Amino acid sequence: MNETAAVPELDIDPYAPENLLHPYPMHERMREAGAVVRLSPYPSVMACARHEQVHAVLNDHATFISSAGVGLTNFRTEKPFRPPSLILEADPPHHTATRAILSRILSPKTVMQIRATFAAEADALVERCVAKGEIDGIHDLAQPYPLKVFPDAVGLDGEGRENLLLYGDLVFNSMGPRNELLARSAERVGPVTQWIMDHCQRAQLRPGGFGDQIYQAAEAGEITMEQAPMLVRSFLSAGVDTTINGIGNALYSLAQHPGEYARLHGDPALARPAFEEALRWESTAQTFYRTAVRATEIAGVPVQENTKVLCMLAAANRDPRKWPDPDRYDITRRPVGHMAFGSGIHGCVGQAIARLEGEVVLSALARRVKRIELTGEPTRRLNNTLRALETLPLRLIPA
Ligand code: OVM
Repeated sequence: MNETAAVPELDIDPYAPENLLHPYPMHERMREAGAVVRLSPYPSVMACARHEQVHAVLNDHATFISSAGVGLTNFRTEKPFRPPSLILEADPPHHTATRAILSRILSPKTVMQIRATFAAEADALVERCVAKGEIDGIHDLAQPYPLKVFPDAVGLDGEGRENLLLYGDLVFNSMGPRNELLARSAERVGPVTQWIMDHCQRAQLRPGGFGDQIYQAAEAGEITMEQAPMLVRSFLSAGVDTTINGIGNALYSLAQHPGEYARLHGDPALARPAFEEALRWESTAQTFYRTAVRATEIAGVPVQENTKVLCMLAAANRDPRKWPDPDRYDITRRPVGHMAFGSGIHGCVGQAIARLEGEVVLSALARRVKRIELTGEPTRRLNNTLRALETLPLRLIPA
């Protein structure tokens, strides 16, 4: 093939229920078809599923911009479903100040300060799960844990937190097409959007919490007072549904691999690499888009100005060009370079907190539970962007 050869076109809809349920055969077809492919249901999109090209696109933020939206919708020609995020859906120079603020609030130093609290909550919740014996891994563990620790750290009070689940589901569905999934989650959300915006106000946020720290940055002149609630909105959009599913997917990964769980139980210090490998193996955020701001190329394939480029993070995370035996869940792999948190200047700003949450939950489990057994078929919650479980029936056998 030369550089002007036609781009392979596949009759694949990444948002069709069968592909959301079982994405891996689709990922392989996309990776093997070419470095860049087209998908016939979305004729204007170009898609990358190999690690090298996904990494290249995400690390050229000057060419592949985020301000036109990081979903299928092109904000230059279509109306965003909500006012754009000041960090996710922004480019430098606008992105720079907001990123610096969130990066400071969610820094390694913060992780050191919150670690003991986050670990104690994980120990207590795992203890309650062990007492139950038979649990739903999602409703009894993966969901209540982030829903407790993260909004506590942001500084929200206890009431109405389930609203964060409905809102997160909508935000991540909104990055796909206007399909049934989006319509149904928009229906369910109703007054929740107003609840979210109300809870971005300073009066709702405990002094000293992550939310209040954004207002402090506004007082210091780093952003305007009008921008502050919008940046708190990013915490409430991206901070809960992501970690719930990261933890849920890690529990499911371990439940499917009793040998790997046994290694984790034998050495609880493997909690962190076991979580990291679960992020690679079952990436929570499956996809993000960028938009070509000018005519360019990817792997020699011409890309026209204003093209939406679909980056298949989850496919890149199982690319055999990058990972030996990519479909194997191996908790000692240490998967440096996985893109479950994205890559480049937009790489997940909360990843240190996400890793802390995953680590302390798996560590509590490793210390307290000898074996975890699936007691039935898990069910999925389909979402246009997230790989999510609805239920995960488990039996915990205490150590
Ligand atoms: C935001 C936001 C929303 C969803 C995801 C995300 C993965 C950020 O509102 O800034 O990052």
